[in-house]
Amino acid sequence: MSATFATSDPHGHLSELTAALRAAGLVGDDGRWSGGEARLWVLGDLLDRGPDGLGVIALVRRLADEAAAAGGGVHPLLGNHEVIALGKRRFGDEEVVHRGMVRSFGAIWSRNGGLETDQAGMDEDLVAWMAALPAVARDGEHLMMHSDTTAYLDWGDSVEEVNEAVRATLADDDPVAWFDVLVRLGQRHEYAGSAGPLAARRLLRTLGGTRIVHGHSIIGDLFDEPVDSYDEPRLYAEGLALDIDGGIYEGGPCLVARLSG
Ligand SMILES: [Mn+2]
Repeated sequence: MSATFATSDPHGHLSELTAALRAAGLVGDDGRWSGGEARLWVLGDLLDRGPDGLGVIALVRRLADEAAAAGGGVHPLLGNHEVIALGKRRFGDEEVVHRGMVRSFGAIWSRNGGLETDQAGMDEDLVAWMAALPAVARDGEHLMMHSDTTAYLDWGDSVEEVNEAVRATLADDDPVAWFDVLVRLGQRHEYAGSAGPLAARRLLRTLGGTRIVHGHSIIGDLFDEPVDSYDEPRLYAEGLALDIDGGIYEGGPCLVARLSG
């Protein structure tokens, strides 16, 4: 069986991501895919906060082509920062009443590390690519997603239903529906604590798989530890959830988890 890997939340840190993929044997010294038939999942938040979000996206897209040609695969998922960047581009500073609050994508983008350079380089082709990213995916027994929340279930009872609902919203022009996507993907920490295993089990029972793999919540934040005190993904929630977000933009490691093979 070919190996399965996952990484998450590179947040514009192109050189750190490249180095981590090289260390995992997925990228060669020439910068090209060297993982053969391996699969790599990239669990969202490719841009914002770090210097070169567009560079990260370009790397992921190129590696996806190279991996596919080699019989492997590179599969990015949608994170909340993709929705913020897309929303900023589509709606700008337009104010919208959402769940009784006045919100704008522009303000959220500004407060959450949005970069003008990333926005400036988002052409139609890139926007279409980002807006079509799946929110969740199954790979064998692993259920892949960006955020550690059960809010995915608000969109449907299967991986296909969830992805289709998110994709349909992002293909449309209703800012209130867009904010629903953003709020759901912004939720976190729902698999932690005493109720965590129950929440994780509910998600797995509905969408399939036996273990959730997620990013979005930095291991150090989730477990109240310094980001320089760990160098591996964290299995928790009675083994039902694996957090792979090392917290690269806070000085933590860029983790590449080997999930199987
Ligand atoms: Mn996130």
